[in-house]
Amino acid sequence: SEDLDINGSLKEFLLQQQIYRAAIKEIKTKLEILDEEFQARYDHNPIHHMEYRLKAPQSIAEKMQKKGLEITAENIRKNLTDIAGVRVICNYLNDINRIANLLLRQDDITLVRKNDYITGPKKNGYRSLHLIVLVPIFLAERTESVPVEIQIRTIAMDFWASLEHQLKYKGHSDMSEGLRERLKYCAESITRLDEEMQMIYEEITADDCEQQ
Ligand code: 0O2
Repeated sequence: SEDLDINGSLKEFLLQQQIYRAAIKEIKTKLEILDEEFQARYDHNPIHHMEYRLKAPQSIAEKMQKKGLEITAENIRKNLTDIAGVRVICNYLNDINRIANLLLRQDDITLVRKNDYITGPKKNGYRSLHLIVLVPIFLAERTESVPVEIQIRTIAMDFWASLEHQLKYKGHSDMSEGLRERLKYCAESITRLDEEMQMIYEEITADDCEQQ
């Protein structure tokens, strides 16, 4: 009956959600292990903090519609690679590639796509390193390769992206050219801050080495 079918779909949906949550856990643990090793080895934490999210059903539906695809479990699985999302906020600029490379070197991680909006920022000034990776999830009866979107950025980049995201939704109409220019100017100032903080960090830690 239709009732049973709804129960069946719901069950399938919940199982799938659980698999995406498992993928987030795997990535989270891998990154924590790398961060802790850096702390122990070099007395430095590359990661400031992490955030995680499962894409909400409403956003999944909107994205499928935008792509002009029928909303079926299979279509979602094949076409959306950002259902599981991990955001890694790093302390310094150099920590970003360091973390990305150490993660991508791991045998069970497959890189699907890399968008480097740091060497090539978006037109509005947005900067971050985006990776889509596949991570294997070992289930009772099979192993599933699950996509996870990882956004890696500095505290400063995160500050800009969070406020810009809020402002986009606050504005009821399109943002004026003037406002867009000013936001972009903020993004450029933040780039300079990140570079300067990196240099200060390097000079201070170089002094440490000389004193030892
Ligand atoms: P949410 O709510 O964060 O999930 P696609 O993902 O297919 O739509 P694309 O170009 O392949 O598009 O993805 P992209 O641009 O690599 O990454 C999309 C995600 O990056 C967004 O998720 C945002 O989280 C973030 N992002 C990208 N551009 C900007 C930007 O200009 N400003 C801010 N604040 N964030 C950005 P979603 O799906 O839009 O939403």
